[in-house]
Amino acid sequence: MAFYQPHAGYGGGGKPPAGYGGGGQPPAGYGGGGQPPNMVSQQQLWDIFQRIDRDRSGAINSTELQSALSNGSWAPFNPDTVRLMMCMFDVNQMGEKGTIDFNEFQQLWRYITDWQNTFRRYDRDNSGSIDTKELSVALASFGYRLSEGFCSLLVRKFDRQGRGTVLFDDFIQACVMLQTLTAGFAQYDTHRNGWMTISYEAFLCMVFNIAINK
Ligand SMILES: [Ca+2]
Ligand SMILES: [Ca+2]
Repeated sequence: MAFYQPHAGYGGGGKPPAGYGGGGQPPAGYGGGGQPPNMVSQQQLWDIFQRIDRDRSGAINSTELQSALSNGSWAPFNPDTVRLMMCMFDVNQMGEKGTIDFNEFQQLWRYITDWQNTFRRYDRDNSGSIDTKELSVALASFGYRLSEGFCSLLVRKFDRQGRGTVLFDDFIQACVMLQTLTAGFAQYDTHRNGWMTISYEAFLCMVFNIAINK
């Protein structure tokens, strides 16, 4: 299932992609193609939650989450990606600001698992990272119509290791940013033809909104 019906580069479904800003729904179409997501019991999930909640506060903060997440390298998990996920899943806004309780954690777990399955599926050569070609295939299958040149730009932007590839955390970041920008564009693309006419100030509003919501 695509994020958008492909049309002129991004399609005109007009709906924001599932999985972003929707209170923790996993991305549509992810994890559904092949094997089921890593199924864990409620008890196992609770054990995991308790291990991550190092200070036993009953909630996970961004520091605890960051040290629990791994992108398969020694590099720390992208703090922007951690922040992004905290924003998405801290829905009840209760307790300490920006913390994830067990209910929210279950949604977050599912989201990360879905992304892991997606990442593995498109990491064709099992290198543990996504190169331009793999990204291009992944984005095409999500319903985006983007040139290889653009995919290569995206890799350069999100390649924190300087190896010409993106790791798991940066892959999530890149895909979510692409979804957000696409949704922003779609708001102004009233004819759904892949073009928008926008005033200077509306453009600034759009960019600042996206930058601030990041
Ligand atoms: Ca805690
Ligand atoms: Ca790869």
